[in-house]
Amino acid sequence: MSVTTLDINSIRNQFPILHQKVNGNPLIYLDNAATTQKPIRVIKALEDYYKLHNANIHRGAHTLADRSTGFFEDTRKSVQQFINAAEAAECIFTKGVTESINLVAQTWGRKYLQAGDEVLITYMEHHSNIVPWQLICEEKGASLKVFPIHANGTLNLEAYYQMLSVRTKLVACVWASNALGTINPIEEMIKAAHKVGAVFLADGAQAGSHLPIDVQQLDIDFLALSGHKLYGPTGVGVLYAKRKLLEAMPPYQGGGEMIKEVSFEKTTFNEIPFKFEAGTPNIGDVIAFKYALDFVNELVKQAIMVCEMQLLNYFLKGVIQLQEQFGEDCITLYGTAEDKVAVQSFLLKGKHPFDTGLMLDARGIAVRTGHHCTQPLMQFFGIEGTVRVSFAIYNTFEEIDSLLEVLGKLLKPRN
Ligand code: C6P
Repeated sequence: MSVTTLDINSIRNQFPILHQKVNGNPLIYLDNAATTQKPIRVIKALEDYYKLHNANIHRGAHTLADRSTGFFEDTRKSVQQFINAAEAAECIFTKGVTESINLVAQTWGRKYLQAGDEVLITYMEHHSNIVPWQLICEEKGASLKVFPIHANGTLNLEAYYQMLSVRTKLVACVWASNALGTINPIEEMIKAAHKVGAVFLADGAQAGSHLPIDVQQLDIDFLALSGHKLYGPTGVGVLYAKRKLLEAMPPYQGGGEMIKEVSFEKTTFNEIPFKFEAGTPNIGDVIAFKYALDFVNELVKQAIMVCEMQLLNYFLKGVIQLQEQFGEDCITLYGTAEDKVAVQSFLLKGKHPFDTGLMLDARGIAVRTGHHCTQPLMQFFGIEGTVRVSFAIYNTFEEIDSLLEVLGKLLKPRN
């Protein structure tokens, strides 16, 4: 049995890593929110780059340098199309979402935040959308405000609207929660933020591979993406920002490539995007990232989402069956919003999440356990952590059957 609309077997065949045994069992990889696996075309692009094209970019006057520069800039154009940015220059390459958010905090934040200003975030943020704001708010005497969530893992939007004010200079919000799966209604949140004159940053780490993205239609100010959660290599991320914001922001790091002219007296800076890309970038991985975007585009994101939701719903049906068998409280779900990506956190009654993770690993099933870099969210639920399964396009119903079987064994009372 396989999910409908896409040929999952042919998709699986593009992922060499999936065809191995772990602890004597076929690998079942359900930790896709941490990082997705990479299709062969991405791996091959990386290999080809080092075998055939390797050269530094934007500098050399030789053929390999020209070629590498062209490939690197091709990826930027692909990113532009992927998120429908008005221009490729609005797409800055970073190491990932973490660096993208730090870039905004350290440049935009350092320039614009003042004592008395507020940065507004949510209770369900990843640490990388909390700590950079804490650091810059402390430095500038601004306040970090947090608006609450409901027990089902949705945002308390009434509280959001109440807390927004002329003091709010920036709203930073996760688009899809990595711990709960909740898809946040950023379109209406952006409109409300703009009404009070605030800019809006969306953490798109978990949105990138699932949700259609149109930064112009959303009128988003900043969007952070990680390539490795989008079937691409690690070490590549994107910061999208509107041109007028990027032009007004000071540089992030000083060095080669980000300058126009340097003298000991004064340095002038390069145009965007180069102003924010000091030094030799992660050329090979950026080039290979284009192939990951091609992979997603070919499958079509909406079809990916349909398949992934079938997997989530199949898992949730299995959970209900376990509850019928072992009692409703045998498994507690965290994150039960209607609008979700295919991520589910849970706890088995009486079982520490690490132990559940270890038992699953013994059967070759990879899940994430712990606080998922969302400690304040875990505190909200009064727990230390959860077990989290997160599905991707190459997962199957049979894999979920195996997962449910192990969960059932763990729940079975011992005599
Ligand atoms: N979440 C997870 O297992 P980086 O590490 O920079 O690529 O992404 C950080 C990040 C930021 N925001 C969200 C919503 C995220 O999910 C992540 C990464 C992984 O959930 C690793 S902690």
